[in-house]
Amino acid sequence: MRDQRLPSSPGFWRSPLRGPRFTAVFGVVLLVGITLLFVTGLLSYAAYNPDLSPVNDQTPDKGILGFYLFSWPTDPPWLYRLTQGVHVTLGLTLIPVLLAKLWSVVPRLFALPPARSVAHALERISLILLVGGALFQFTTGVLNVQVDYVFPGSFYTLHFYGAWVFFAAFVVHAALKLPTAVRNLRRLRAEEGDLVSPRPAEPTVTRRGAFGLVGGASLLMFATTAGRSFDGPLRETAVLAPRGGPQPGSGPGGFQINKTAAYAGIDRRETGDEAWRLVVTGRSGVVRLSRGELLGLPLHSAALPIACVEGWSTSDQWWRGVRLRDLAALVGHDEPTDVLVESLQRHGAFRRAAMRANQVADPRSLLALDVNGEPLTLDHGYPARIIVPAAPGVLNTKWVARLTFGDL
Ligand SMILES: Nc1nc2c(c(=O)[nH]1)N[C@H]1C(S)=C(S)[C@@H](COP(=O)(O)O)O[C@H]1N2
Ligand SMILES: [Mo]
Repeated sequence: MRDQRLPSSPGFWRSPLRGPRFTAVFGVVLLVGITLLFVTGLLSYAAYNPDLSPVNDQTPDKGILGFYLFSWPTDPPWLYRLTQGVHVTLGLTLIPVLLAKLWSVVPRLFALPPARSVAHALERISLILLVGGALFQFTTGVLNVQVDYVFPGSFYTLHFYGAWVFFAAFVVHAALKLPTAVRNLRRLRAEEGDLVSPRPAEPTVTRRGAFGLVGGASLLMFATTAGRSFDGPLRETAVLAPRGGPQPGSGPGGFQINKTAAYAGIDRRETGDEAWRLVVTGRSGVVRLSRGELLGLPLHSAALPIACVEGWSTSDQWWRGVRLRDLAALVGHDEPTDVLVESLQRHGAFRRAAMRANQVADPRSLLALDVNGEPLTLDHGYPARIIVPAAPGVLNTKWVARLTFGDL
């Protein structure tokens, strides 16, 4: 008999809740949930135009991991709002399930001998990648949603490579365990197996109660974050949404603000009519335009949302401005072409963005001058900002100073 004071002894673990069926329920929920997280995560990465130029994404050596990248469509305009809303809301909702699953199998972490066979050794090694990968992905995701970019290097790089490591281990684990999980779910009679404590303590909660607790916690996560995908009173329900910062207030500019002009270091004087000129460069040369001159070009309207990688989004706002494809034509590009957008902003990750030809070509893609019937507010990008249907918010550059058309 091993010393029961050591976690390597089965007798050390006394919760009567643990058992194969208990674990299998959480496992199957995670199988579905994490697969959906992986797919929506890859979509988000594709939406970011990472392969367009080293502007949007500086991740080196994507190599074959970039195999699936494609031109992100501009239809339906709420596409990124949906995929990224699902990614972030689902990720937060799964946290209690993930923790419960890890808790349910923790005795195995300490089990001795470390490996009974080569196959068992390989399985345990894959668990390091699985558990480590899960903790890494959920932690970096939550940090990015809650407190902005606090990472050494880039969130995109870490979360991207982390996703591949985690998902590879996840696939191996699911392939090895799914048959057992299904069998354990079907089994109706009393449980047996290494997860069942040989000397269970008195229960303080029933199994049903424990499922209720975890499910309730998930529901609470969902109910306190899902509102970030909407405006108005619904957003108020998102008490776990960190984007309380600058309250958007009411009026035409009364929708979510990501970075304020003050935060981005925008000097109001640089945005005034005297100082500001949009510099448009293309095949036929350079054109400089004041805001007044831009307002004199054909203006078009489009109702489009802003959808941030952090998971929040606004409902449709009415934008008015000059079509990007008209600006391209001004400098000699009648055929669709890529564009590099640069902001007045001097520092920070989002001061430049690259957009694809299909995004420039869409008639709803604008250099917006007004929103909801009024000139843009300074915080929403006055004197001019980009708005492109279905693009992640991060590509909708504010306080635009320069547009450079041509192949990127
Ligand atoms: N110059 C500049 N443009 C920017 C940003 C920024 O920090 N600087 N943030 C981007 C991000 S991440 C988002 S989600 C949208 C938000 O636009 P909003 O603040 O008008 O809602 O602006 C984008 N444009
Ligand atoms: Mo964003």
